[in-house]
Amino acid sequence: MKKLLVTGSVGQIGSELTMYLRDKYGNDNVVATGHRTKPSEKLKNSGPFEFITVSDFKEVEDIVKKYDIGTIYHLAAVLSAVGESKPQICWDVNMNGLYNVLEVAREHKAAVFVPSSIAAFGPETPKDNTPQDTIQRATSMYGVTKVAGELLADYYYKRFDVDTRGVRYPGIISYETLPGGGTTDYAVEIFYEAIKNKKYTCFLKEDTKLDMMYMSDALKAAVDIMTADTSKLKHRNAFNLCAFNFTPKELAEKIKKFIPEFEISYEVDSVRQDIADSWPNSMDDSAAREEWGWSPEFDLDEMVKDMIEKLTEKLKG
Ligand code: AKB
Repeated sequence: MKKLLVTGSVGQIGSELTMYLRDKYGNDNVVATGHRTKPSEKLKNSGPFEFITVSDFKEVEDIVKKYDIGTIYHLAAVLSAVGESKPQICWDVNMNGLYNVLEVAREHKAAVFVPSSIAAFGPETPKDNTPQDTIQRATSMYGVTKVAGELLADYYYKRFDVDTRGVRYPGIISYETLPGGGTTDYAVEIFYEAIKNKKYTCFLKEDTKLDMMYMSDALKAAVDIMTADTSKLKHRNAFNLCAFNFTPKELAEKIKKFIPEFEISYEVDSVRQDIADSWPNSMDDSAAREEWGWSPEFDLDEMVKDMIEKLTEKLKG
């Protein structure tokens, strides 16, 4: 089989996606790449690992040629909060990185998974039950790169027949690797602090509602869309995905059921609050359900229970 490449494999989603793909397709068939940050022993020792800079065309092309790559899961990106403090770097990594990946895919006939995000929407987008096809006037640099990335990926499909497919991820909750520099990061940090210190100071207001998803569903979605029957796909980039949504206050209430002493307080960070306020409360994911059978396994209660169990175990060791 042609091999798979994961960019951004040291990040929150990439680190788990690499192991998920290695379990499914064999360790040697999944090449993990990262940029500077040291990979975990598990990631490094379970299969090929290389350092690359995605905004360098030659480095991307060399890896694709060296390993005869057939599918690229392109996870390397600068997230929303860091994107606001370093907009130029965010553009360079997110746009030039994606452009290079698509160009290499065009030349070497590879398929590409292009993750988008709730950040591809903006303040004028309908907030509730956000339609699949609607207004996308994103106001953060990260969001601008996500809208442009969706369009670019569609362009490569229509113009060059590159098999690009993508989803709009909500905030992803996981216990393996911490997220870095996003607006939804609070929804992971809160679990670490609840277990370790029984208190958490949240940087978003208590009533900020956002879509979220548990990591195992995010991984399944990536593979399901890349293996979906292409004749059934009316959309390609990018499908709304929804599992559950909550506010910080609602999540804290759920955590209190397991850790009754837990207390949440608020110190709002205006940059991240503005970003969150520009995103939808809940997306309509019926296109994903109809076109490739998307259906999340974890609801909010199941996610909270599993997170607390797994993270408590992890933090003991
Ligand atoms: C972020 O908060 O920047 C990301 C996202 C929703 O895309 N987690």
